[in-house]
Amino acid sequence: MNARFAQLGLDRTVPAVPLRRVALVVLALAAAGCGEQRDDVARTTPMPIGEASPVPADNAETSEVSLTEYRLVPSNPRLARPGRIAFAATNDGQIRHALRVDGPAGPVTSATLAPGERATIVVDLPPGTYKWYCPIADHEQRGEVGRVRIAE
Ligand SMILES: [Cu+2]
Repeated sequence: MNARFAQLGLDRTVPAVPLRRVALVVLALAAAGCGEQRDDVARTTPMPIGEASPVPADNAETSEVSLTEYRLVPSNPRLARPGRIAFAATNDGQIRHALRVDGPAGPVTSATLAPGERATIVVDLPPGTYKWYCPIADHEQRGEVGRVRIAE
């Protein structure tokens, strides 16, 4: 009898503990897996932050800019048409960079780009002159800054 009680007790309690542990391990692994995956996605397909749209509108003029240590190339472009402008930034440097345009509605900032990465931000710019720069650390002070001129 004692043996049977013990057996029944084991049947009810022993499997429950390992199962719970297994479930926790699986959840932890799943969470870790998701985190890594999200990191990978962020690294390979950076998304714009702020008011920027990830996909330039059909009528947006596209302006290419290269980010390096510590320059924007070109640094002082003149654009012929006001309106929605897609700034396509490529990190051609050896460290992380990003692009920020101080538009009339506030700053619009790209994702932080690892070397070789690229992102596009769309900013609505009336005629005028606007500062653009890399917002990371002291890159602006080191010269990664310029002005975008939009013609009338
Ligand atoms: Cu930079």
